[in-house]
Amino acid sequence: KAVARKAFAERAGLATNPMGRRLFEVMEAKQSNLCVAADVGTAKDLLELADKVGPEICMLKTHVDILSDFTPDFGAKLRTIAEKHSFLIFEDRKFADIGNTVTMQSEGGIFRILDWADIVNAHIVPGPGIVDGLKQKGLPKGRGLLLLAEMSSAGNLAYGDYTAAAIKIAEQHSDFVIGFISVNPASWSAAPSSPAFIHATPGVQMAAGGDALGQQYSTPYSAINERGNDVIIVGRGIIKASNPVETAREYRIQGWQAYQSSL
Ligand code: 5BU
Repeated sequence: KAVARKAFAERAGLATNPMGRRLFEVMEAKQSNLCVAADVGTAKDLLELADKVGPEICMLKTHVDILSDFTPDFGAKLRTIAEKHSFLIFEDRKFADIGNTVTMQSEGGIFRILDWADIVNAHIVPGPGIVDGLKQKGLPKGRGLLLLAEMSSAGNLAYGDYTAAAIKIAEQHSDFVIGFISVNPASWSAAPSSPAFIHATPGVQMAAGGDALGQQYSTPYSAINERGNDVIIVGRGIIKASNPVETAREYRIQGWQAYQSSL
């Protein structure tokens, strides 16, 4: 079942925040709806990987707290590479605290995420105050937020009313929320009212399956065409491949073809 959708170029014009618009524009310009999850253990490896796969991706997803050699110049170095290849930086921080605390967590500490990440994400478990908190510092800097509407892992609790609540909060904060982490938005009982929201999906590999710790995979075609996502997020499928650049190109082509076939 194909999910009919508007073209990314058209949705760029409908975006209610600058970061959402930019992501659509980058996707269209690079013909890429691929986000690489750069889950490597060092900043050195991450920056090398970013430079190599940069031409293939619309976005690079980081977990900055897994880098053993993190130094304060990491953000500036990554931003230089992101500008060179024109991709956005998404720190998969999954904020999950009260508004006041996430304000400090996003701005301060060792990592100073707000200084370098274009996009972060958040759980909605704490309620809409978490969005208010992240927005307070993020909006003035032109940043964007993805809300976790669903997760890819087996047995997770983000479904049904929870997913519906994420949509509602996003709609109330459409000046800052650019979209969702989603798995099967085609199955949602109520779709977001605006086509400007982006659906980015983790748990993608060339073959469906999973790992030993609950991750569940679907294919690029299924994730985009059948399940109605916009962006595929791929980690080990690319970074553990013998040739990550060549493999990233294959994922980009498959993701883009699946998108085109859903128009
Ligand atoms: P993988 O190697 O392709 O399985 O990596 C998936 C990445 O996406 C990894 O960085 C996870 O932290 C991230 N992820 C996920 O897998 N599932 C989710 O629901 C969310 C994030 Br949110």
